[in-house]
Amino acid sequence: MPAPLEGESGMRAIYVIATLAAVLLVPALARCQPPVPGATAGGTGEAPKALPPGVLAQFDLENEADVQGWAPLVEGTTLSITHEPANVRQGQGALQFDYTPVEDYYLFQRGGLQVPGAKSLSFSVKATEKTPLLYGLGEGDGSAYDAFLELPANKWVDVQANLADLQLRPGSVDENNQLDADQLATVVFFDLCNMPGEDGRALGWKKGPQKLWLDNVIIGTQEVPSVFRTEDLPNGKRRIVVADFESQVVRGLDVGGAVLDLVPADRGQALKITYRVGPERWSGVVLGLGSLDLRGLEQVKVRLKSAAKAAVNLVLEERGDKSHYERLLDLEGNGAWHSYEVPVAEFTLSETSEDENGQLDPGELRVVIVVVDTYNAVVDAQGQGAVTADDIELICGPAPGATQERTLAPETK
Ligand SMILES: [Ca+2]
Ligand SMILES: [Ca+2]
Ligand SMILES: [Ca+2]
Ligand SMILES: [Ca+2]
Repeated sequence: MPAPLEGESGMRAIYVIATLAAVLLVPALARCQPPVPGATAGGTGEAPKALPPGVLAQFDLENEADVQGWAPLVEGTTLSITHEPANVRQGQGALQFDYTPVEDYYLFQRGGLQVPGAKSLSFSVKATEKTPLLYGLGEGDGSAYDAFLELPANKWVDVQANLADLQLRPGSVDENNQLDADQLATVVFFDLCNMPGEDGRALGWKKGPQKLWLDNVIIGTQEVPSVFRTEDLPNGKRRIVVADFESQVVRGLDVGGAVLDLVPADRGQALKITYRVGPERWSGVVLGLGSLDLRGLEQVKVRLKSAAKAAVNLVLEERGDKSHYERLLDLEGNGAWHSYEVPVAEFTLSETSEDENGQLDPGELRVVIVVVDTYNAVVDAQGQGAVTADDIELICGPAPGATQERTLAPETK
């Protein structure tokens, strides 16, 4: 890739984030072999406890021995069981991750899972400071699937995720490109702050001792509501709601120093992106697209409002080479909501990005990015400004080649 242009580093960083994570994580997984095979009922090393119906693995993290099998992957970081009531979500104990981040990859994992038939992952998590958190599952051969969210400071958050909503981590390979529950071996939690280089600059740095608590990790056979809502439209098309921001936390990551807040809006909640003029030009949010089938994508919709003139870049990122396609939207700054409907054909390859086939491949998209151009935005006396976003939707027609697949389908049965 070309060297980053002056001021473009924030943008570039967005698309190197996960690559480095994958590079580091795969060897990390290799050097941390599953230590307690089959200990799916809490890792005590004793005979597995009886599990409730629909539960394939459960970590209630109640006793000191329950830390067995959980492994921090960076030297100088530790895992233990805490009994401090405020830091326990349920029962008498929770897992405590202690780390004083410098520049590294701060993550921990539990191996030894055996969860064929798994459909969902749930857990409760809390951190001392605001944390961009990646969570996910890994197949035994290292293929990694994950999602991320913005964890607020010092507040328990209960997370439920469908395995179908997790996405193959860029840089991670899977021979069949799908998450196979019968091959899952590892669950991982990763504070994305303090990563080396561009990643650290994009996702932020923390200083001083940090703690992260985890409780009630459950892998089950029950599907939970998807974070993506798909509706069939009367014209035969599909509407996929990527984000309506009606959740407890932001299921995305802030980049370029943005502060993300869920705020009351005309339709429930919306996402307020507060940006600041600083070293990073592009400031905003990255939203994952899970394992959605986006072939046939025709249009990207978003509602935006801003009290001052602002330029917002709507970016689609392919997995693999992480080609960036973008469409700049000019906000009038009249404080009113405005709906933007951008045909896919209007997205152009970013100047700082390359694509091996020179075309936007909707089936390859992994994230949507909404970022404000802080170099060309109005700010207040404190150097701050804000843009509010809501209802990020994708409109898809029939996938190209779908008819052919349907014809072929009976032969495969
Ligand atoms: Ca517990
Ligand atoms: Ca697979
Ligand atoms: Ca909303
Ligand atoms: Ca492409």
